[in-house]
Amino acid sequence: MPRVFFGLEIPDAVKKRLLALQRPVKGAKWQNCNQLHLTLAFLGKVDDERVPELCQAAARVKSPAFELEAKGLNTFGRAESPRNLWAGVSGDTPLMQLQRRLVKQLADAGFEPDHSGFQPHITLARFRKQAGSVAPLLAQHGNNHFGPMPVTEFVLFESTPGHSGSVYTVIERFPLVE
Ligand code: 3AM
Repeated sequence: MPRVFFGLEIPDAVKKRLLALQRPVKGAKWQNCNQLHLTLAFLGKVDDERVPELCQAAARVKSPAFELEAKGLNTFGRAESPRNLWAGVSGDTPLMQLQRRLVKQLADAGFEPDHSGFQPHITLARFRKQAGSVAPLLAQHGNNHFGPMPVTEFVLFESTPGHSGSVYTVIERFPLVE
């Protein structure tokens, strides 16, 4: 039974700038190049035979292409003891609309995505308990711009456990159309 979620891929130029932020912080598990993504809707485990239905529902989403900018750093949890360090995006009005439309199509097809309090974010590092502080990193780079992110499609990913965290593979791509 695949564990799946919908999200956006990140352009290589943005990934490069985000990866350049990596530095030793106690308890940090930094995300590698292939792990960087922006989650739209997390489904969890879905029966294999329901994946085509899931794809059909996603293909019904009508939303125009748009552009985001990766910008700013933030944490879930306090900067002194973070759970997750992430980069944000600006220009997210069309992204919020895309996410709402996707969740609606999924719900109409009988799926129950976790959509409580959608906060667009690109996870850069996850932290073990009693982690070190990222306050200095936020002070130095917290307002950085990491480059444009043209959004012309969204993606269904499968998440599988790997040696250095989850491995995300693309199941299907969904082009954005009016
Ligand atoms: O890396 P981010 O934060 O974008 O945190 C998980 C990851 O998101 C999130 O889904 C993405 C791929 O695993 N995730 C995992 N379990 C979740 C859950 N039960 C979840 N999101 C919501 N509910």
